[in-house]
Amino acid sequence: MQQDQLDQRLNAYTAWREKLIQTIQNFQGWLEDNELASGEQEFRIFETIEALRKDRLTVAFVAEFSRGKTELINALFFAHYGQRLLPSEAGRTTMCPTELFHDPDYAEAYIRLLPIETRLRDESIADLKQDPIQWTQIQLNVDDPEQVSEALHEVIRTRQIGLAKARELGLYDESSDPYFRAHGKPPEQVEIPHWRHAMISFPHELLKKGLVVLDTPGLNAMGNEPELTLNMLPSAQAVMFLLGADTGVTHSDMEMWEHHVRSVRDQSGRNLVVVLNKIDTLWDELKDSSSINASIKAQRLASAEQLQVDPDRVFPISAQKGLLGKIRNDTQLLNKSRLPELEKFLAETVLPAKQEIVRGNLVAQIGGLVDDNLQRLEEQRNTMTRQLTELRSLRGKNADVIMHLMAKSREEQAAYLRNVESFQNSRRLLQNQARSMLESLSMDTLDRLINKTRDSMTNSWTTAGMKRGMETFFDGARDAMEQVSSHAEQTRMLIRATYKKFHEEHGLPQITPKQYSVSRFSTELERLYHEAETFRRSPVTAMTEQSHVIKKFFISLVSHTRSLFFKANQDANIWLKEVMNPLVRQIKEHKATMEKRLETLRRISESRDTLETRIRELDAGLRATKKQIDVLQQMRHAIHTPLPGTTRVTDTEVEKAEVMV
Ligand SMILES: Nc1nc2c(ncn2[C@@H]2O[C@H](COP(=O)(O)OP(=O)(O)OP(=O)(O)O)[C@@H](O)[C@H]2O)c(=O)[nH]1
Ligand SMILES: [Mg+2]
Repeated sequence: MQQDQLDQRLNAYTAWREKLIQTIQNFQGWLEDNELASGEQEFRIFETIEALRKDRLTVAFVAEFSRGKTELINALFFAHYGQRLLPSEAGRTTMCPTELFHDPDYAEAYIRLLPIETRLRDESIADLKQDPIQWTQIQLNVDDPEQVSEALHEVIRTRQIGLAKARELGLYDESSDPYFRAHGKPPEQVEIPHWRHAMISFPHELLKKGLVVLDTPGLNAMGNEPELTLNMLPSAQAVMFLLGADTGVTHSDMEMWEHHVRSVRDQSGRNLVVVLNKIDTLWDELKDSSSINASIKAQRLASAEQLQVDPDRVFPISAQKGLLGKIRNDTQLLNKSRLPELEKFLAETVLPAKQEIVRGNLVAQIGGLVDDNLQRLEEQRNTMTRQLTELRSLRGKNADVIMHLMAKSREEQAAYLRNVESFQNSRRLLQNQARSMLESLSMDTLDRLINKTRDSMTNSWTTAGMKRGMETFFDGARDAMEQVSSHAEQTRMLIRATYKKFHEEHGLPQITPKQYSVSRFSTELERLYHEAETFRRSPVTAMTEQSHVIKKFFISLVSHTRSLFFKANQDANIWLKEVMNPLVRQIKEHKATMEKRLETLRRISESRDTLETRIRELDAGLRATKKQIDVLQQMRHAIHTPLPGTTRVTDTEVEKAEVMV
């Protein structure tokens, strides 16, 4: 069955990941054995291994309420429990965003719940996740389905509170309240979700392999928690947007799509799937199957047209019948539900796409290190080969020739040392450049920008205030990125000029220094800008009661930008350290080689026996170096080999990823 296919794919993926971790560890061992690892490199390797270990595949489900999100999650991942694991009912059910995953650091299954009152705090949900005491935890006894099911019912829990309190929490909105429409005044009591966010750790096979499922409540909740749109959905590898075949694309579906979903689509478009659920409502027993299929097809095309997506990306299914088919082992019903087609897409398209990304990052992180070391060994091999040729040519030559060679070498050495000195001067210039570059990305700079933004909003959490604030904020952030970009380019030019000089005057290999590109950070900033604009224009923000939604939005935005700056700063730091290293190392090694050469010539001039000894030494060294090159080439191959069934990362993609180092 298709479920097995997803399972198999995830298994293969996990095995591939494990093998890579092994290869990287071998590489780490190799560096240690050869005493080659610098502190930064060790750190980078450690981070890459951690990232691979913690790698997750997140699939998010978004839709207006009652489109069948929770039902679909149950059908896709939890049918073998023989019942609905997550509560799904008619009407509004899931009340808070719910993440399902497996937490390897915690032996028992649990559900952690964030109280709704935390909405009054200034931290984002991402910040609050770091603070366990804010959460209420219930242990899940996986052997007791009743207890699990009861505990999971917390995600649908609501309660009544007074109007003023509901307004304070930003959870009451007249314009969308049917009571207000009917009576012309708001009710005294308002029903609100009990929890703000739920995290469920569960020992399910797919979850153990790194799958994370994000279930969300309908439109209101999306508007209430800007963090969902700003952070959580964009970081998911796949977003499933559900429609109901019984309702078609309604006004609120459209609003949700426009304001919260459409923009998560990436360039390949592989990460966004539209699910036309509840096709069983079209199974009219008075119609034959071909006319039922025709009406499903018509709905599919109409939905694709309305949402402006490729019809291939619209999957008509019945989550409910799919779940039933699986529970009853009724293959015919399961096939009729068309759920397997969606599973096939997940297994064959979403997962491999994710794997490509992981591999791209890996190639950029570790591939570069392997390549640097390989290049270094190749240089070593070339130097040794040159020296060997020179020494062999000295066999049988008289003392004059050797004296002449020594004099020439001394001259070369003196010229070289003069250049090294001038390099030390430009190094100071480089350090100044680096300082300015990091300064533009520092947390202090960002904090100044945030304060300036707050001032320009004059603390008015209104649409007009927000417009001013966002302009200040994004202008400032873009400016910072531009400054970084130009400092980085100047630094690179300086380094390139130095390489060129050493290459032309002393024959050192010419290396093109790596680029530091801010493009991915700029792209992310532009996305945030786009989200901010959409949010600012959305009907939610037009209401003064929602002013604190604007505040929430601002908090999420700041929190997200902060991590963006942090990452950019970290990357810049690593880049600066690494971009200089090969040159500094080459300069040092060349100096040592020159000294060694002079020393050898001196000894040969004293005793002819030295010549043969030195030739033998060099020969052995050359063989050892060649062996090491082989080992590293094998590692390089392991890192660059894709898992069967995925496309190979092209050179340009690798380059692109390398740019991002
Ligand atoms: N006929 C039919 N009903 C379905 C199907 N999928 C879900 N339903 C029903 O639709 C209702 C809502 O399903 P849920 O899964 O709770 O919907 P949801 O999108 O999670 O809704 P919220 O949690 O409120 O946002 C439930 O009664 C489901 O049994 C389907 O494929 N066919
Ligand atoms: Mg639900």
